[in-house]
Amino acid sequence: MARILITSAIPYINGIKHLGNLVGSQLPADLYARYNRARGNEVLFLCATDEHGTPAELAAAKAGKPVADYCAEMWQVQKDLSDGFRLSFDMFGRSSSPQNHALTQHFAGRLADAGLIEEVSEKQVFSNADGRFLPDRYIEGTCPNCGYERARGDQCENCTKQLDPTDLIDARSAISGSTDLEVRDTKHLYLKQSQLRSKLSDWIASKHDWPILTTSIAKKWLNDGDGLQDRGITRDLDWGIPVKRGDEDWPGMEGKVFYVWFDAPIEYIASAKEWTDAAGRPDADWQRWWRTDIGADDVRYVQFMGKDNVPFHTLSFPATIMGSGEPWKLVDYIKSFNYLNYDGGQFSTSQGRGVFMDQALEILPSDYWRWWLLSHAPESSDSEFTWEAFQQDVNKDLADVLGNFVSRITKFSRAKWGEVVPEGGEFGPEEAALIDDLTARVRAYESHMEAMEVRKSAAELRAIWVLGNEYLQSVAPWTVFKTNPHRAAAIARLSLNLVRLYAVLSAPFVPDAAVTMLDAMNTKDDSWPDDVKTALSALPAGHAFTVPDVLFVKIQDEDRDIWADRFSGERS
Ligand code: B3M
Ligand code: ZN
Repeated sequence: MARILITSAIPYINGIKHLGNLVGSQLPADLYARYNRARGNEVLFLCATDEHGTPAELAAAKAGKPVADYCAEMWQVQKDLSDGFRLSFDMFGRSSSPQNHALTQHFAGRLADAGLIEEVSEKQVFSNADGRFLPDRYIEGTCPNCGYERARGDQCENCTKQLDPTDLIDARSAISGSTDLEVRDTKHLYLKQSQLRSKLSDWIASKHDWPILTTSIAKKWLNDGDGLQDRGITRDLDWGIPVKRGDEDWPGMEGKVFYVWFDAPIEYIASAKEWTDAAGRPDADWQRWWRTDIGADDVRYVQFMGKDNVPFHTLSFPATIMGSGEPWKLVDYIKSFNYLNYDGGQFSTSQGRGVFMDQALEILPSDYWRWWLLSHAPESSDSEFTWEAFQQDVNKDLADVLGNFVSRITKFSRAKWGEVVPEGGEFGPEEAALIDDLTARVRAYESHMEAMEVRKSAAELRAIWVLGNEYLQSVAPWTVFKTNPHRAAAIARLSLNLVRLYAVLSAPFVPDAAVTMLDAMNTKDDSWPDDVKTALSALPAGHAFTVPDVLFVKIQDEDRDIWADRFSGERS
């Protein structure tokens, strides 16, 4: 039995994620977690909300709430949505947890002890009215180049000129509009990542099996000259993890917090501690996943994320871990994703363009989304959601193929023999051929799932469903029954067993339908088909079953058009 640690990139707290975010990390991570559990491996699957930084503060201000309250509420919203999508996290933590405070401060202390932290003095714009330093993009003013009145402190959106906040004419705070700004000196901590360059580059060079998308991004930043620049890991904000050196105060750093990208990946570790703390279990129980000196040396650690997060996971976070000099587990495999586009453009959180997680669950059950998104995961390139494709694929794969098979065989059997698996008859060459074909496809499905080839896995599963339909179509038990009821009984017996087999194989993609199918087959036996032939005799003659409700209702043209219209523009 293998031990597999799985993390998904942790979603920002400031709003509900869209389906492009979902398919870029959490959903494929869940697929992999469910598959590994089904294969009997020991899995720890972690996620959390990413709660710090200016966007969280501003979203809270916009909502008129104290930032801590805002984050607590939004955590619950995101937690409910992840439950709605059946994301099977062992822990959905919070980067603002006390556990993450302690661990982040611990890492900073270790890095300082190792001589990897430097104090740097910088000049930054301070807003007297807001009582805070302003990040560049929260300063607005008139562009000295084109006269655009809403240029930001880092760049003019209108003429694209790169700016310094001090270049702006009539500079003002984007938060309050106040022009009472001054430039002040401020001190920050820098992590001397450049000192870890050769360690990092050896480590990345040793990862021969990583997806090209992952290594190409990592190598680009590593070799790009300024990719591995020393990096500021503190900010002048109120909300965040106070800068401390382990348990001790850090002179000169009073009132400052760690940068959100410093503490967010540490939450991967902290959420494991949140997990055992919540259950009142000892530290050893989470440390055996994270500390190579106490058990984690045989753990395989896999991370899932969108491509924009790759630099932080291939360089910054490993720099934190390596620099600590402590035996923390480093990632073994990084599965990264391109972007999912929406109907001829991009999903946009700011414009509310596309379908967001809450809206998706309002209109259809999660299995529909899981199946479509995973079977179109943007692996080798960006992919695109269109309502036409969604309707067509879901209706065909889920309703016409899987759903139809289950409904046809259960109804036929009930009509002829009642709700029990019929006895009598024998398997012939058709069944032998089916078992051979299924065996080959199940083995291929396993190897794609193990390789995290999400689209290929979906295609193989679809082909496995198709085999059942084709078999039923060609042996036609409804015709055979008239002349040879025993033979028809053998076909039905095998096909009812196939429903159970489909439930087991399909559960990582469509977990709710899998539960419905197992319930209908009146069994809790969800064992993996190590041998397909044996698996197809799990339900013996005489075993009771029921006909399930329709598994998947087809999407009608009318609904498709209403939804396409509803999600085309501004989120209401
Ligand atoms: N919250 C960005 C994102 O959700 C960021 C990921 C952090 S992973 C440690 O895409
Ligand atoms: Zn301009």
